[in-house]
Amino acid sequence: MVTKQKVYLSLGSNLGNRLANLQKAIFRLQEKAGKILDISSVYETPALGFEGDQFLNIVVSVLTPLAPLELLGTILQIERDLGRIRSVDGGYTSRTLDIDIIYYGNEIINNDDLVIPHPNMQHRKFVLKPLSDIAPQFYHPVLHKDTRNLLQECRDKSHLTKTKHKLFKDRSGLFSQLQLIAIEGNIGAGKTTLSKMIASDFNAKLVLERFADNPFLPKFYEDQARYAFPLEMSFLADRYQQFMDDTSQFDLFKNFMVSDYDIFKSLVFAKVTLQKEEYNLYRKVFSFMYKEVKKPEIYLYLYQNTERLLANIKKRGRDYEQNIDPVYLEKINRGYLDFIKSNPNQNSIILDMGELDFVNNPADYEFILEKLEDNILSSNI
Ligand code: PH2
Ligand code: MG
Ligand code: MG
Repeated sequence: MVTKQKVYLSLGSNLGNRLANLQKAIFRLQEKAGKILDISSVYETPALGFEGDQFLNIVVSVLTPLAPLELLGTILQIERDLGRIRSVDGGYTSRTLDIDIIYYGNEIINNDDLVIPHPNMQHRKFVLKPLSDIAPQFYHPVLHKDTRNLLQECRDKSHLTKTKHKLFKDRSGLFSQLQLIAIEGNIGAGKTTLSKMIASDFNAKLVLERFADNPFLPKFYEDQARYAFPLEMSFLADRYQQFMDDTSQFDLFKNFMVSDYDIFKSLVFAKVTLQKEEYNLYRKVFSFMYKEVKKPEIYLYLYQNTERLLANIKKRGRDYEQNIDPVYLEKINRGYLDFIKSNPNQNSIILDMGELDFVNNPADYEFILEKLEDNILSSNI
């Protein structure tokens, strides 16, 4: 059996997107150092001991299987990964991220590379205040005082502000802030596959477009001009009904919803396939319906080049899709991009799928999840 220790870490950032830096650090710790047990409130604190911008500081507790020096190595790596550049002379400078080990269980460690408990903690309100949120009675093994006592006796007179920011132990928690992510893209871009993976990994309700039995679709691919209007109308009617059914009731046991389509795709396709007068009529009906539907907080567009789209379409082998004209795919893609450009208020991410293979390559999947994470962290949802 591996023995695990409960450790307390102090985290601070006063450079870049401070809250995002702290949140990413927590995710990395959870991945590399052990289970995150508690997270303090987030405090804004003046730089202590040097001239610099205000910090955000927190304390977290982690249950770690790592030995003290391994933990130190992991922490230094996380600091570097998140953009920390250390000054050559070792003096204090502004930093994207600093992580210090405050306590490692009750152990007392004194060597050249590592001193635990942290030798300055009792002089720092930016450590003691957040620490008192999650471990008010933790007993300092050298000073023989608990956190509350240390805080009372601390001579640091810095003015700390408790903020309303919320931090999460893992990505699931962060993503749960959302109600709906829509994953969009051209035919064969991988929308459904990605939606399924995200839904299953983050306990989200999966909202899939169901259209296999649209009677107009095979006819449309044979004779576009004749069947475009009834096809687009029936898509719109079906989508509207399905989307309302699937997204208006909230599933208490799920964290959020992920859909492999957005109602707006109806208009994108209609604009490509309909003649001008038909499209104008269609748009009137569309706008009544669009007002009623739930809008996603994140609209993720999977961009894929036509060559790979055609390869994907071939691979999945739906009969009626096999003769799709590459020019048609290009037009649809342009329609989506025009839509995204003309709706700057919508929070869109355009992801160039290029050579990404998120099904077979975990690093590629991780890359996509990180895009979502960055988007949430920089948009204050
Ligand atoms: N860290 C320092 C020095 N000064 N001041 C604040 N407010 N917060 C910190 O995290 C901090 C500091 C050395 O690591
Ligand atoms: Mg420090
Ligand atoms: Mg440090």
